[in-house]
Order: sequence, then C-alpha cells, then structure tokens
Amino acid sequence: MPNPLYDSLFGIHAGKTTPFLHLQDGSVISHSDFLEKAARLAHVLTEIGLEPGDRLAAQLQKSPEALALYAACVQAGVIFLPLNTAYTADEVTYFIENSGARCVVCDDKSADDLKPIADRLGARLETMNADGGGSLTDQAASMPASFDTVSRASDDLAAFLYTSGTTGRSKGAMLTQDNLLSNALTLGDFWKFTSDDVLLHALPIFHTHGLFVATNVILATGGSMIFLPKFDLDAMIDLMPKATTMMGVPTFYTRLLDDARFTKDLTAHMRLFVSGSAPLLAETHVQFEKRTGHRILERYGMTETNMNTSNPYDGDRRAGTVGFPLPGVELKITDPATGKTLPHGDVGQIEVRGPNVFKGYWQMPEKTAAELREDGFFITGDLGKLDDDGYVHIVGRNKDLIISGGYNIYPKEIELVLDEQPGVLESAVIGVPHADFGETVLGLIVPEHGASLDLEAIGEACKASLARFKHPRKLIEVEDLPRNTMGKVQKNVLRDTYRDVFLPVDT
Ligand code: MLC
Ligand code: AMP
Repeated sequence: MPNPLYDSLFGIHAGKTTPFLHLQDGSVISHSDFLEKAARLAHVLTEIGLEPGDRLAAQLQKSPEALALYAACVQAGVIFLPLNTAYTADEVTYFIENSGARCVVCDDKSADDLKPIADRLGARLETMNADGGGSLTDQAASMPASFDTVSRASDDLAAFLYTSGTTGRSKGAMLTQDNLLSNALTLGDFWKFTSDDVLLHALPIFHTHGLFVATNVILATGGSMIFLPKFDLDAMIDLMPKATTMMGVPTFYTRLLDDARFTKDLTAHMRLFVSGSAPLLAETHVQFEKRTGHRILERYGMTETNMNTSNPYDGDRRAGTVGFPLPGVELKITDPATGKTLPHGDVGQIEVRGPNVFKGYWQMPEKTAAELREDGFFITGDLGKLDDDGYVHIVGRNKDLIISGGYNIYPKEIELVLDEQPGVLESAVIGVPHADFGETVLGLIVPEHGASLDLEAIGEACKASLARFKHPRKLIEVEDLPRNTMGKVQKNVLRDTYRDVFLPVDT
C-alpha cells in the first residue's frame, strides 16, 4: 500500500545489507537491520492501540532505536512528535496536552515524573533508554521483523514539531509526508549526495536539522551516518577522517576551529560541510576556508518550512549569505506593514512558498492565519534582502527570538517566569552575543518600588520550570526599561547597551 514517505526513505532499502549507522563502539547497523527494528516497533505501536493519525510524543536520548521509532511511526501512519531532551516535566506536560498525544515514550529516568502526567491526560507511557532498552523494545523483541506499511497520502500528517511563540505558548507545526519528502529529495540532489556518502552526525534528532535534513537526506540517497550521541569534540576529530560530509550549527564550526587538532589533513576526505539553524559569522566562514581549504555551505530553514534556501554546491558559496531559494521554493521580500513585494535590494520580511511549507499550527487557526497567507506564502519572521546576484541575506528578525547554539528561545516564555517572582515589577529578556553559542540569554529585571531582589533565588526559579538552555546566563537589576512612545519596551536599545556582557574583554 502506498506510503510515499516510508517508501522513498525506508522501503527503498528493504533487503539491503549496506551500512546505515556506524556507531561509536565500532559496530554497524545495516539498512535491513534498521528496517527490522522499525518494523518490530511498528507492530508494538499497533498492538498498543495506536491508529493512523494518532500522535506519539518521544523525549528520547539519541540512539538507533530512537531513530527506528521515527521510522516505525512513519510506517504505521502515526504522527511522530519528538521533544528536546532538555525540556522539563512542566514543558513536556504542555506538549502532551496540546497535541493530544496518545502515547508518550521517555527514558526510565523520566518515567516517574511523566507517568502521573500521562495518566491524567489519558496517554499511554512507554520507555526507551539511551542503550535502546525499555518497555517498547522489550515488547518489540517478540514481534515479526516485517510490517505491512500503512497506506498514507502525500498530504497526510507525518510529524509535529513544536516551536515557541512570541506569546510564550508553543505551537505545533504540522508537517505532511510531502513537506518532509520533497525537501529530502531536493536537498539530496542539490548537495549531490550519493550512496558513497558518510555523514558525521552529531546533531540532536529531535529537531528539523538533525532529523529532517541530515537523516532524511542520507535515507533518501542511500549513504550512511557516523551516528554520535551528541557533539563531542574529541569524537568529531577522531572520526572526521572516516566521513565525507558533516552538517552542523555554527557552534560546531567555531568549536572545531578553536582546536589545533582540526587541520587541513583531517578534512582531506570531506567533500561538504553544511551550516544552518543560526547565522554563521562571515569571519568563521573565512577562517574555516583558511584552515581547511573547504568553503562551508550555508543554508536557511525553519521548523515550519524545512529548508528554504541554500548556497550553491557548484559555484560561489558566499560568506554572510544563505544563497538562493531551493528548486521548487518561491521567496519574496515584503513590506511588513502592507505585505507588498519590495523593490529589489530593500530590506523586508522574508516570505516563502513551496511543497516544503507546513500545513499550519495544530488547533491554532488564528495563529496559522496570521503567518500562513491564503495564497500559500509563509511569513517567516526573518528580515532579509536580495543582492544584485540574487543571493538572500538575512539581516535580522522581525520576531522576538534568541538563537543559542542553534536552539530557539522565545523571551516571552522566560519573562513570564521572571515576572511571577517576588519583588519583580517587570522584566525584559534579550539575546546578547556569545562566543560559543552565538547568542545567549540575558534577563533584565525592574524591582517593585522599595523591593530588594534576590537574583539568585530568581535564577533558581527559572531552573524549576524551564529547560537548561533557556536559563538566563545572567540577571541584572535595572531601574526601568526603555520604551518607545507607544509604551513598547525597546529591546534593540537594551541589546545595544548590553552587547558586550559575555564577550571576552580585549586586553
Ligand atoms: C547545551 N546547553 C546550552 C545549549 N546546549 N545552553 C544554551 N544553548 C545551547 N544550545 C547547556 C548545557 O545544558 C550545559 O549546561 C551548558 O549549556 C554547556 O553545555 P555544553 O556541554 O557546552 O553543551 P553541549 O552539550 O556541547 O551542547 C552545545 C551544542 C548543542 C551546540 C552542541 O546545543 C547542539 O547540539 N545544538 C544543536 C541544536 C540544533 O540541532 N538546532 C537545530 C534546530 S532546527 P550546564 O548546566 O552544564 O551549564 C532549526 C531549523 C534549521 O533551527 O534551519 O535547521
Ligand atoms: P526554528 O524555529 O528552530 O526552526 O528556527 C528557525 C530560525 O532559525 C529561522 O527563522 C532563522 O531565524 C534561523 N535560521 C536558520 N538558519 C539560519 C541561517 N543560516 N542564518 C540565519 N538564521 C538562520
């Protein structure tokens, strides 16, 4: 039965004993071993009562089994909803409740915290640990190694990815089979991936970059991945000579460049380095070429749209630009006030349309209508311009967003926590430059009249409800916040004032 995403990413490898995952311990999982793992899991999903269109929320350490669970969901027609492992139980509660997930899979360590929540919300809880063990894999062991793929249409939903919002409430981006498949095929082709490629994979698999770009491209083109549990500098340096390609956020590149072991020789076997998810400094691009002779290929995407633009594979990869719209993707620069296309070269909001663009936000029609136009153009919230040669430059954001080490953080979510603390009148959270993470979180707090603030206790309060990567790395008490004539806090003024807080001081 047809299931375009399964057929084109997974089914094409049926019976192949070619390598798919190279693990750090030296073992290899072949395509057919992987498909068997997925098929057994698909049986479990069906046996526990999940039906096509049901949501499965997975907060899992990166492992071959976690990846097989993604494949199993696609094969069984279940909507896969991966969650950042850093999310707290509070944060996960929201995702389960909002998505109406019928099954939650987490590791044994989180099960005590999540079980009562899953029970209350009527979801079933299963476990899967970093070593692959757990209740789900236990049940899978006795299941058949093949599964009748559930029929799906291109327009059926395949995944939900939650993305935070300016109001502090995360939105579930609904991605169809075709959103994922069209992008994987386009990128595989555009970046010239073949079955000879070995991708050094150190990204998390709960976001677009690690799952729908890196993994799906390798699946679509038949290569293999050196599958690291996370970014680990020593392992990257050790294993790079065995790879041909790498995809990473800018922090990967700055960390590699900071290490003297990272040399031209070490990268001699590589054919492609791709960067995205956050701006790559032109300086990093230049230094990288000086050190290795390779020009990093920068591309631009989002949770809602997968990849939109890319620098050329052949041709000039320009530092500080994100290249051209990908084949099949339309891009225009519009006036945020009127929505009208601006003259070439002017800065405006970036809008995109194509088969990569999502279907909308789950059960949030008003938010969908605000960002996804009826004619199919999606308002990205990024500000950019086209240069004379047609390269897209991202020059800023029309959304109040911080990107730290490739993770998105919406200040509102943190401000809501800060504002609740004793003695706090109001707060403003901004992103400021950071040498390792690109940007990091700074919290500015105005005390209530006559109150004295306990900044340490306020910092602790953030830890209770927010994932570690969202914690303000510093809190500063201020007398008041700069406002414009409309009374809106001028975050640009704050960003200017505090831009050097985390930068190394030149001596
Ligand atoms: C970890 N920490 C972070 C952080 N990652 N803090 C802020 N921002 C981050 N991104 C915390 C850790 O919990 C730790 O806390 C401390 O910071 C230092 O940790 P570390 O050991 O230095 O971090 P590390 O584990 O090495 O992780 C850094 C990283 C990782 C950059 C390798 O964050 C990462 O893999 N980022 C990739 C994110 C990604 O895939 N984004 C794609 C989104 S998709 P403590 O308690 O020890 O101080 C998308 C669309 C698109 O955006 O276009 O691709
Ligand atoms: P996310 O919501 O995690 O999908 O993040 C998407 C956002 O990351 C985009 O809207 C951009 O602001 C940013 N982004 C992704 N790739 C790039 C890039 N190459 N350069 C600058 N910003 C980027």
